[in-house]
Amino acid sequence: MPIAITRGVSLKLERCELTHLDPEAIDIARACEQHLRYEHCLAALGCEIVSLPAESELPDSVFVEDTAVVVDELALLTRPGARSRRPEIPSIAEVLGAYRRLVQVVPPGTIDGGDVLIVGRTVYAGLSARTNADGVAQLKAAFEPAGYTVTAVPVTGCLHLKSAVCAVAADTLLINRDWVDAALFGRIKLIDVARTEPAAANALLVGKKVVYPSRHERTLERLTRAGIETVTADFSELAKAEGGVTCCSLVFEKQGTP
Ligand code: CIR
Repeated sequence: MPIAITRGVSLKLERCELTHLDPEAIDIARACEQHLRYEHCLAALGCEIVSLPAESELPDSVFVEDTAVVVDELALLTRPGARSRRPEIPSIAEVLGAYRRLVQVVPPGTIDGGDVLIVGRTVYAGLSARTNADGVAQLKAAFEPAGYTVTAVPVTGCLHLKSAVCAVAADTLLINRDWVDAALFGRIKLIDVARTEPAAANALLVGKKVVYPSRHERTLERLTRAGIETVTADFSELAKAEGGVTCCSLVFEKQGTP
């Protein structure tokens, strides 16, 4: 049974970091409700939810994906590119330490979990406004001895690599080619987002099903036509904080005894 680590929504979510979006009013009660439904989706897909209490003083702390990269062999604790997000790490380290050997990214490296896409034993690391070359070098040093190949991928026009491309099946990626070079993914099958839905590539694969935002209707149709089974979630409020469905959880296989 996979574990999904989540964290409640901070009441200060509106003070979040924003890079590509203009600030908008966020309905916090609705954001909390949407987050709860998201946790229910993950539970329905077979995850054991480890739900951490909200960190009220850390506006972006609901986006736990950015704090760590977890594989069977280890968990890399990140050093987020946004300074305001670095205090999110210690509480995640405490939880993850029960499941995995921990490796911590150190200065001058920066890396956000949203920039790391894992397909089998290949790790694609986005070079973005949040993740730098030193961060990717540290990711490589931690993951290559465990049998992974790490490839750096430049990202432009969006926040993270996983804003531009995500796995929707073991052999299929959902992609916005305007934000990342599709040629870098070799012969993996690709599904393009609908032209009118540039932000639609963020999708969370759990087992063989995909948690997907209901608002990207055209891309959703494409996924369905391609035989991808989806569970949809309304993410309207968290999306105003530039968050997507991958951002709100750390999903990994349970091993060891917490
Ligand atoms: C940030 O800018 O850091 C947050 N407002 C959004 C983070 C979203 N995380 C993700 O895509 N992995």
